[in-house]
Amino acid sequence: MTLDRLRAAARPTADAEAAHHRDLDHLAEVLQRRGLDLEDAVRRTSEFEVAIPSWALGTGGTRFGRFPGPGEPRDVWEKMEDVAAVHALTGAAPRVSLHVPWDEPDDPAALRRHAEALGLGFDAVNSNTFQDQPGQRHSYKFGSLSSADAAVRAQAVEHIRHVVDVGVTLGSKAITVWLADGTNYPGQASLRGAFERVLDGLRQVYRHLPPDWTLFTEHKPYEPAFYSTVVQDWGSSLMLAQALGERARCLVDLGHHLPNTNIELVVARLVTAGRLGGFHFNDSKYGDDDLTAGSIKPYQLFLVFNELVDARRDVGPSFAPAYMIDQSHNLKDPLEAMVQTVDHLQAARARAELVRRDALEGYQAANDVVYAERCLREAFETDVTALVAEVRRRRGGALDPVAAFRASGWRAFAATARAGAGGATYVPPQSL
Ligand code: PSV
Ligand code: MN
Repeated sequence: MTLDRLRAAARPTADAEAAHHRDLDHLAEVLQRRGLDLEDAVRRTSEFEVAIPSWALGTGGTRFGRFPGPGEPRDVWEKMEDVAAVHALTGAAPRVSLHVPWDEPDDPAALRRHAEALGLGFDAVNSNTFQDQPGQRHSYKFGSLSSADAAVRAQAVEHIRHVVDVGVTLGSKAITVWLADGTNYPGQASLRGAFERVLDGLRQVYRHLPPDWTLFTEHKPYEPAFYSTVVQDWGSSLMLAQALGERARCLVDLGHHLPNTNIELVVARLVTAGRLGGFHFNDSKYGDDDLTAGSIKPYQLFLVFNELVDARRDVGPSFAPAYMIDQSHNLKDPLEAMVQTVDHLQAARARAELVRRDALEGYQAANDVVYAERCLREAFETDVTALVAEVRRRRGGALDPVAAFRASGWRAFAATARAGAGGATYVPPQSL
């Protein structure tokens, strides 16, 4: 597959470029009136990059059905091409977050070379001890690292260590461990015992990490376990990180919170603890819905980025969480959805860069509730379309990456080039 057709579609017409510059000049003037510098905001927004999950490039599915479209990638090699496509259009997606075993390559070194030739690298790798794989000796039906059976626990540790080894060959520097472990009924397992067994297993994984690696634990309150989940909230995740050591961090998946949880507060707490490791961006109405980030609760996404930008300012350049997308699209073209998601994330970051932080601190010191809130809303309500387009333009991306994707005819081209496409990767845990 050629990326040239995308690059060609990304090049703006003279009229589009002229309109863009007029919009940009207008925004510069609006920002100047607020004492903000457009160029600063462009530069800081450009720092944002996000990894694309290998499992999100094919149509997902629910436990009721799956409706794949033509031209989806048939294997992990073609998935790299699709990530390269997202990066070509957005200039902000240069890494892949690989799932093992869903997208485990036969030859990780060859996959790394393939990715590098496409201008890509690898972010955190993801283990899977929530499904049984063909030929697997012991079942995870009653848990993995928390299992009452030592042989199951040992198998899970061995798998996660294997994922680290795969990641080392790929050039990753982190592993994300999400566990489905938990119970459906009171009494099914010892609540304390299960947690201690998970900690013990993660200690064995942690000892296996290369010195420059980080371990992310990802919490989730429920599903597939409905009575108790072992790593159910950020507090449990933090306990694990603190018990494991400096290179263990907490990963916040935006879909892994009970309704009405103040996620930006969770972010703030983990920043204070020095343990915010990474993100899985998505959006949700009910739970782990895997929807496009910012599609349902854009203000929440902005408030999360507001904390991140604030933390970056206070902590300095060492504050560098791993940003990843974790979505599974059933209705949208998966590639188009990824491009749209990166755009939403860049916009949220840009808005957060426009918060007049000194003014906000002043309003907070004076207990001026209305003006403090207005200060945030002023940034949130700013039309940052031109700003984000400019960030992309300077990185060789498209002014409007979704429109460029459509104009490129990529999907129709892929449908021919990838005859017999399957692309199945994501099996929702509930369907097991
Ligand atoms: C679990 O719901 C999760 O969010 C974890 O991040 C997994 O790695 C991902 O989905 C794919 O199952
Ligand atoms: Mn996740």
